[in-house]
Amino acid sequence: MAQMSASAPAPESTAALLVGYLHAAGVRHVFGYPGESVIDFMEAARHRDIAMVSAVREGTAAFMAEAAAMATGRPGVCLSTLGPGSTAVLNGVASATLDRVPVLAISGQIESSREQFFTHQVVDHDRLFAPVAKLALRLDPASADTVIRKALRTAVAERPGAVHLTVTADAWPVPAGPVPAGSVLAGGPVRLPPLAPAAGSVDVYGDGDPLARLRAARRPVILAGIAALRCAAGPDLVRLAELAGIPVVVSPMAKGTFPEDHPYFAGVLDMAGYRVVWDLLAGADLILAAGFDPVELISPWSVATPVLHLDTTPNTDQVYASAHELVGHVGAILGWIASQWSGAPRWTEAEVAAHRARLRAAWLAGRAEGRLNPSDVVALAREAAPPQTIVTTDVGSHKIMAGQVWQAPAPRSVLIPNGLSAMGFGVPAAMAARLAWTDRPVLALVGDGGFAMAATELRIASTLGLPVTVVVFADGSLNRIELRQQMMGYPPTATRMDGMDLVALAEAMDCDGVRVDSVAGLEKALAGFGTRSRPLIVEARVDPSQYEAQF
Ligand SMILES: Cc1ncc(C[n+]2csc(CCOP(=O)(O)OP(=O)(O)O)c2C)c(N)n1
Ligand SMILES: [Mg+2]
Repeated sequence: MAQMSASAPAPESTAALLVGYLHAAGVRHVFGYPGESVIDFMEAARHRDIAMVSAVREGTAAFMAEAAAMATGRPGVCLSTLGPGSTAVLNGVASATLDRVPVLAISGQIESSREQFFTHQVVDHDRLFAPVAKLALRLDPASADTVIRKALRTAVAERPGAVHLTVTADAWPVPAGPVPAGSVLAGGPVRLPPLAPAAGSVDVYGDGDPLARLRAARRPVILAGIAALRCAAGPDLVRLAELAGIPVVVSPMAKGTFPEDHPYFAGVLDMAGYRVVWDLLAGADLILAAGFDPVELISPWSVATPVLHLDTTPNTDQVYASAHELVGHVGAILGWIASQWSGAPRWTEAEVAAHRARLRAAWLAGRAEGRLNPSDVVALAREAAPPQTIVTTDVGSHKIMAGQVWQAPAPRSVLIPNGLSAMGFGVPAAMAARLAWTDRPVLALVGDGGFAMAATELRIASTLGLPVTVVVFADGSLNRIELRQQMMGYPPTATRMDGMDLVALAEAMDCDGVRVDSVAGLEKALAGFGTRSRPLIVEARVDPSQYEAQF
């Protein structure tokens, strides 16, 4: 491998070109794990003021990249070496793609002279990543400028997802060329490809007036999803909901897009109390699916209610049929519908409040007085956390509870993995969120199983001075799976876990740790939330029996 000078990498190198574009796209952190094949890239990043955040392993680094993108709306970047590095990053790449989050996953590869025949540590990245990335490309110096712009543009284009780039170890120091005008290396203003959804146009598919059904509807409901979040369509949702008196259900990953203290807020799809939300959709006479992505469906789509599809993408999933499709910027579509609206409000605020009361009763079902119930943990954490707090969750029964009970005031304040739904996300996601928003408190709500998968990342949180608070729902169980076993009439097999001493673990990682098993204990542990200077791990010994009513 060619050596770069100790002072600065060659300014025209392929590595310098890539970090230049990343910097221009607003990237300030690359999350990854080192290996020989990516040393030149890390050095180029250092010279461009892009911090290399070294995670404990590549899979969690990819979760960090995803969470950084979720929290900021800008592409996230992760880095791995060849072979065991690239295979380890696979889970996080799949997560970004199914969560529809723009991530550039960069992996080194053995030198090009050996790539076609050498076996030690060499796997074919294009075949490895093909099913889990939108695109897998090789970054060669000769076409680097085009390929980098193509990778960025593809990652952010609707629907967004992960793009994987393979770079052979010998390619980094090689001068990139040819360099077009507008390239990072051309000296003038950098020409980035567009990195946000189109702002104005609406395409209409289907015969006749697409709004006829809406005008005729007496009980319409809006189902807002992640494309509405990406289009920042919150104000347009609020306007239409208020103007036409339409309740708004949101998908878990879109939480906050519609303010959850709004009189027309009608709950989160497929989280705790989910039957009440599905009953609302079943009883409606029209569903306006506003940027709803079926990747978030946990239950099958079982309602016969007609649907009007409003999305950045045509209704290619066909999970529901829709006679008309309005395709474009979700905010622009909602704005156009509001401008066409002239009818009387369809629901009163009191009717939506009555629905919310039913939903609340449903998620409180099974709650045992005098115990530390999972819904108590979420509600107490919400009370203790300042409004601008960013919360992350892991995957399992606690996520189903948190997804409904946590009241989200703003978009991009709740980071829930709900496409791939991979355990191990919550802790690294909290760290990345705090790196992205250094002035906002960050809370992770995680199960004890998912926590165990990523707990050692917190050593890095303490090293980097990231005062995240992690509340572990310690139930000694992979509860979500144990409940399924129970429903099937089986005893728990491989779903019970011995408790771990999380206070001792916290201390070993230079974090604060506390164990609680009561409401009063948790209140005390969370006092002063947001003013902490060290990471805190709360081992919350919950009674999981409340989950059963949610299954
Ligand atoms: C990486 C990964 N492996 C397995 C699963 C399947 N799975 C879904 S929920 C769950 C249990 C999670 O247990 P825990 O983290 O303790 O959360 P709890 O359900 O107890 O709240 C499992 C194993 C998954 N989603 N992701
Ligand atoms: Mg558990």
